[in-house]
Amino acid sequence: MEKLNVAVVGATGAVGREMVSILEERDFPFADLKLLATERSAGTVINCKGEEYVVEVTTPESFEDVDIALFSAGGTASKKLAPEAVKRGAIVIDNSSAFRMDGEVPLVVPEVNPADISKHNGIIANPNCSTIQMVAALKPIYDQVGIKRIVVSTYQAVSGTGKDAMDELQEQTRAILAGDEVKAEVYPKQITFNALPHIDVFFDDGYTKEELKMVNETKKIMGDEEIKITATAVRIPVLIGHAESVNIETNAQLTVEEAKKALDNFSGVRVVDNPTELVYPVQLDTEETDDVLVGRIRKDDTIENGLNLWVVANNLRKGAALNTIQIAEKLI
Ligand code: NAP
Ligand code: 12T
Repeated sequence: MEKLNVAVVGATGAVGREMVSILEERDFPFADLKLLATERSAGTVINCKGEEYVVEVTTPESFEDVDIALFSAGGTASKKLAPEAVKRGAIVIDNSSAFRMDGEVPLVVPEVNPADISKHNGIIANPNCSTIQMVAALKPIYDQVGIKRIVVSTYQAVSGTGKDAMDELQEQTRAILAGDEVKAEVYPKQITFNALPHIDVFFDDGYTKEELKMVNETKKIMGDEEIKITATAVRIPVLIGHAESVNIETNAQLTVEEAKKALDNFSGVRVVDNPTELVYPVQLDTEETDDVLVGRIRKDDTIENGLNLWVVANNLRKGAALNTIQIAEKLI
């Protein structure tokens, strides 16, 4: 394989650090690796494949000689710097929501719509973490019988917000147990011992941006504007791993056994479903596996062709860094 120069923008963040680990774990064939962030963390030393890399401030010139730029530094940084990287000949794979719904930008989950990668004009978008795990679990069912309608509620980890939110959950927990004053800075309300039906910003119609992302991104990735989707996104006091309760109405009947078989045969998905033996997937399982785990698969008897699923995945890895690097691997 040809060796490429790779840059990671946001290398010191919750997602960026996973990107660096995954480049090493998967022995990604890079020639040079550039780790980029802001002046806040410039000078930080990060190891990858036995070499030490010093984090640099990101500037437009950082992208000279870069072949692939993996962005995970937020939408503002992506909007400003991704075009600078493309101008200098790099292909950008972007983790922010900045370009996901742009008609010129493919939105890709490699197991679901790999062919879209080749339509890029310099930028490829990585979907939202909650969307990625849901479409990975639904694609094998969609391919068998089609899906008419999806009703999803999420149970999302604080790491989706970034490293400051992970610190806040731990610090609030410590403060509560010590009887100290509890401060809420990242989230508008205490997250420890609580659940907030609020992820990203609210719109006038009462939905949040996270919920809208799940609706629009799912249609784009599946290439089906007809699927009806409604979502409720909830933050829970878990550090890593998102779970989702997914109710679907299919176009034709699929038994629970047929659904399990289709899911288990699909790359990147694993059925973990034997409730009588207390076997069902939980967030902590995602520290050990990169698979999207599906359990609690049941028939929904309130409609003709209904199924209920519980879908769990690591939001920092399959939901972000791993999916990005899988796109890069397909690209080369
Ligand atoms: P984080 O832990 O807060 O880290 C943010 C990173 O971005 C840090 O490395 C920070 O550098 C860097 N950064 C911030 N502004 C920058 C700028 N103007 N130029 C260059 N680097 C900049 O956040 P995170 O959880 O890793 O998430 C980062 C972004 O990834 C999010 O904002 C979101 O867009 C995206 N994301 C996507 C998903 C998904 O659903 N696929 C999931 C999580 C995150 P310093 O250390 O110098 O501050
Ligand atoms: N606000 O990539 O807070 O659009 O968990 C992902 C996660 C935005 C995104 C979160 C967010 C995104 C969160």
